[in-house]
Amino acid sequence: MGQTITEKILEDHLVDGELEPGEEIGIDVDQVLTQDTTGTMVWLQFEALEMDEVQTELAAQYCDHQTYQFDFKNTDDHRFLRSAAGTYGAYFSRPGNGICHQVHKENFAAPGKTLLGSDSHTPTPGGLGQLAIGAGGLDIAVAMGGGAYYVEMPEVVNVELTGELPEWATAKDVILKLLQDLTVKGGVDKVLEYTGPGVESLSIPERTTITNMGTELGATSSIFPTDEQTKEWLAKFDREDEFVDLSADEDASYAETIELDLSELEPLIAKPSMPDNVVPVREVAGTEVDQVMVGSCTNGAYEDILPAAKMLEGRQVNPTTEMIIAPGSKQASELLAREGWTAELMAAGVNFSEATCGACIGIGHVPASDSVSLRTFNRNFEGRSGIEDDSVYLCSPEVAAAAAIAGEIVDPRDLADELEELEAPGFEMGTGYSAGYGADDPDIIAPDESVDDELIKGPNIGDVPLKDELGSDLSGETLLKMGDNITTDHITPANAEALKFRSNIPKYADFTLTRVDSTFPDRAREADSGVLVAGENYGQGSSREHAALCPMFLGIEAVLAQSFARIHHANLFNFGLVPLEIDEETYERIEEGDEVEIVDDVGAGVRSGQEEFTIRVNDDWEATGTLDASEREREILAAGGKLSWTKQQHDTSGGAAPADD
Ligand code: MIC
Ligand code: SF4
Repeated sequence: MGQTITEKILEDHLVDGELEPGEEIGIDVDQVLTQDTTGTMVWLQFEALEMDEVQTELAAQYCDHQTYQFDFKNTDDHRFLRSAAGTYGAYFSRPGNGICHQVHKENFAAPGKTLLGSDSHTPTPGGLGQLAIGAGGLDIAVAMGGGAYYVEMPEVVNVELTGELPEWATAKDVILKLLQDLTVKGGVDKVLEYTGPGVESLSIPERTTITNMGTELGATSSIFPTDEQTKEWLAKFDREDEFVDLSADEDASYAETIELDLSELEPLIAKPSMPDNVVPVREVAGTEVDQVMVGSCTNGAYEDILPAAKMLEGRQVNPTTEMIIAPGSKQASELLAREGWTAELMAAGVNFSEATCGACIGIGHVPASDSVSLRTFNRNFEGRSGIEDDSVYLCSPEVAAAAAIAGEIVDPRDLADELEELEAPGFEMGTGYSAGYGADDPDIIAPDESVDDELIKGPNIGDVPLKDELGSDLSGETLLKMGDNITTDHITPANAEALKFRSNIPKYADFTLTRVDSTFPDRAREADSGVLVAGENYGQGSSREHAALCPMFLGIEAVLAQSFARIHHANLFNFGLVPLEIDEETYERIEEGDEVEIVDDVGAGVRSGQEEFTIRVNDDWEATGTLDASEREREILAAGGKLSWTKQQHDTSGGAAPADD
């Protein structure tokens, strides 16, 4: 039987298991990427694993999330990362060079290869035919040491595109439409594979906007076939020799097919505060807008910013609105400047940010209180912009620019009727790119140009905490009961105040779940041990392993949830927290403050493959918690986490590489 693109790439990289949906598979990783706020832990773990050298074909370390360096702690992190990249053999992209996904796409992303990244939007180069997956930092460290990456074999869903985008509809509307239909958990344990005649009408930057934001569906990855567009795009960066012909076989079988006629799309917008809260722009037209931001890893390419620039040429930003461009990479900024668009935008009253994640996670450009911010970003989780009770909308650059001109949300089609000379900017590919990271790029330091050969650790860089082996008893107070779709931003916020402690767990732990309940860290420290209770899709959003590591550090032993987001579920195993699934009735009945005890011998049960555990609440009533875990995950949990487990394997085998495959 024929194969999907996903199956072809996975088969080429398979080292363990079978390509049966729902089964755990181990794959070989060709490339890894990591960034500044997850990367420090990755390298500390790499060091703790006693690794000498990166074993993957390529590893790239980016400094993109907190590049303003408000505090020496961030700067120390960046210096440590440069030293780690140099010491162990990774490319180092300097602070300010751009957001990992955009810079990786420009320089390294290669069709047919696998990429594992410690950032949830790693699937971005799926638009170029690369099978790219986001994971927790410890999984990256192990893969970099030569170990396989283990993941549940996803279901492959066919998103069949027909037609062509009409004027004013964009790639952003494609993914917003899917979010509207499938919701933020609609893609969990799935790969979305795009097929059909509509594909060829989409350029690479448009495809990567779609694959980037597949993460908001909870998808394991998203991927497009390769074609002339891919070839031409690679050629712009002098990398045409990396082209590989990739498409699904005619008789490939998919778990499901979603048909999407591009010609039926219209400008859409995600209302506060969830990316799937999508409506047509016209439904919220007239809402006053205080701030507009164009950029990020979703829409930060030159080709994303250009339409906004064309719309603003010769016009002015409304006096009640502020507009900021946050380019995805220095390449994008440079090209805008070279082509004269920076000057046009500045003349229109637009300000520029460094090419950084920054505002996307509340670092800079924090909206005013009780104000509306329209962003071309991918996430609008409550409070993520840096202020609680924020009102962040997500939309295309065209819709953003229209709002900047009008001072209120407006469908650009209606604005064009009003301002007759406003034409749909359409899509135009940049032509003046400088080639990939080659000799002339001062912002990427190749391993053989490294300026460091030993780790440089400042005083804020701590150790990776370890947990004891899983014992027989597990009990504690329900320290917090949470609702559905709790994000990792709720668990461990990523704002300016907190981010500087990503390498210092005792300090970072003070922020744990404070967005839900400010008393949580103190209560957790006081209690001997405790559990967390949550509804559906617990831990959606970021790949940050800190969302498991910090609760573990504060003594949380288990998380009881109706369902878990994929990366966070893996992170809980990696740090030795027991993730148990509970049904709705149990969720409704259990209260904060309830004493929870797992009646069974937990350690023995986990080791022996037991799936159902009896949960006794307040010594009064009982319920069942289900452990959905592979044999390998059970061993990891029993060992107290993946670092201890990998070390044990290493000690037993006496080998150099992590014995994860
Ligand atoms: C995000 O978009 O939430 C982040 C910040 O990029 C995270 C990574 C992190 O927390 O460092 C992600 O997406 O994984
Ligand atoms: Fe950075 Fe935002 Fe993209 Fe995360 S989603 S990588 S914070 S730009």
